Amino acid sequence: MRPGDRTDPDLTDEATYERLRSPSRRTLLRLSAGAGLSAGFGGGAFLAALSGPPASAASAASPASGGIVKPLPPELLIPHGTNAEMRWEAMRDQGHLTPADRFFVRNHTATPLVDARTWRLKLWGTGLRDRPTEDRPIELTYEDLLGLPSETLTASVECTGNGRGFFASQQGQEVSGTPWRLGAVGVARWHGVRLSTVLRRAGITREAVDIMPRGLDADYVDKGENLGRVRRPLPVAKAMKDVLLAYGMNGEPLPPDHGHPVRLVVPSWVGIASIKWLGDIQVADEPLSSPWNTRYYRLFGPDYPLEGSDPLTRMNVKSAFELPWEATLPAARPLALHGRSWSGGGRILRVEVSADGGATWRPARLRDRDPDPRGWARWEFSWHPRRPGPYELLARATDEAGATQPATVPFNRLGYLFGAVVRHPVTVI
Ligand SMILES: Nc1nc2c(c(=O)[nH]1)N[C@H]1C(S)=C(S)[C@@H](COP(=O)(O)O)O[C@H]1N2
Ligand SMILES: [Mo]
Repeated sequence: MRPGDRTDPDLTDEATYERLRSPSRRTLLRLSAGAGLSAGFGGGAFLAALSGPPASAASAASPASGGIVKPLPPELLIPHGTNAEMRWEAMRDQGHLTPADRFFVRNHTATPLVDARTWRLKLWGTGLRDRPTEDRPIELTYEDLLGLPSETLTASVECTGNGRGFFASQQGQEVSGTPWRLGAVGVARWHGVRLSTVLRRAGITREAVDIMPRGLDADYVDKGENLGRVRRPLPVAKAMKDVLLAYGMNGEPLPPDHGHPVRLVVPSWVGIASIKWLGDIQVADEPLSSPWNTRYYRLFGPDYPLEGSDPLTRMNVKSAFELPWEATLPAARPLALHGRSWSGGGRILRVEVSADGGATWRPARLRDRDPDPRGWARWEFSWHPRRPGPYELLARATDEAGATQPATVPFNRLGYLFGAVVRHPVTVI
């Protein structure tokens, strides 16, 4: 079957069946013969990704010129080198979800253009029953994935360094990394297949302890040192719990910048866990490591051991106003301030707002009756500034685990997990 012929989603057709059971190819569906191939939510809606123009005949993944594929309109996004941050005022009047056009992008190098028709997910390692090797892995096509039972999950993806810029501006501390404000977070509906489904069908054993998903983007070079492709170990317990192999975002095929054709979505965890442009997954019966769980994504500094804290897992509690940074607001009438709060620790229970620098706090009204524990809680606060002048607006949330945003956070050199209350400057005129 040639790539261009891939228009029929029916995996039970004869040619596909022959291809799948061919002894020269180890495929996942061979392992699941007889299982009902429900098209589910997947199927048709996402097959569009198979009929687009071929990205590149020469290679499976070539980098997009300029790094990010989607337009970066200045009213929605702020560029930071290879990355782009969402402007928080772009969430005003939006529903629960962050539209893809304004979803932040965090790229270590550049968005690769991966052709879904030639893409394969490769699974290998000592934690799988037949111990397939990296050069003879179990393979899964995009179409195979669309044929597996599909699921939809609403979850945030947030960069571990979200809020990093406030270490300098609020605490006078110099840290390294992209100086994000609060826009390195977004919430989407992700469509795909549970990672546990695929790992089970691939024959994951009881001895498996870690998996290592790896992206198809270019090698990451840090100060002249080539660290290889972006990859980070994930404990099997988390991998089997609630992780999604996502091929869709907000009802559309995953856009190039967000991992097309397939990414991981690891709910509640640091954004780096949600590997984009997924190419292969090693499954191991021993602990794995990569620079992304040893030299990055740990807390380093005087308060931490030399090798850093344990590798970071869950994200912390944060809040943001849906206002421009340094907004100008009219005086002499009550204003409805809107914002959102979220936490990797679970549901947001309470949000308080202060307009006097933190001297007094009043509760904000939560707008979502049943806020999604993996998304965010929208809130509203009525404020009637009587006098023109500069103000700082503060919001502080508490999650169901009891975690609340403090006034300051301890320093760490790489500026991760800035969870303190952010002082949002506005001018009332
Ligand atoms: N392959 C690959 N996966 C990746 C990255 C990357 O550079 N390459 N960046 C990670 C980081 S640090 C974050 S915060 C999220 C960002 O996802 P987004 O760009 O879809 O918002 O993707 C993660 N997955
Ligand atoms: Mo990140």
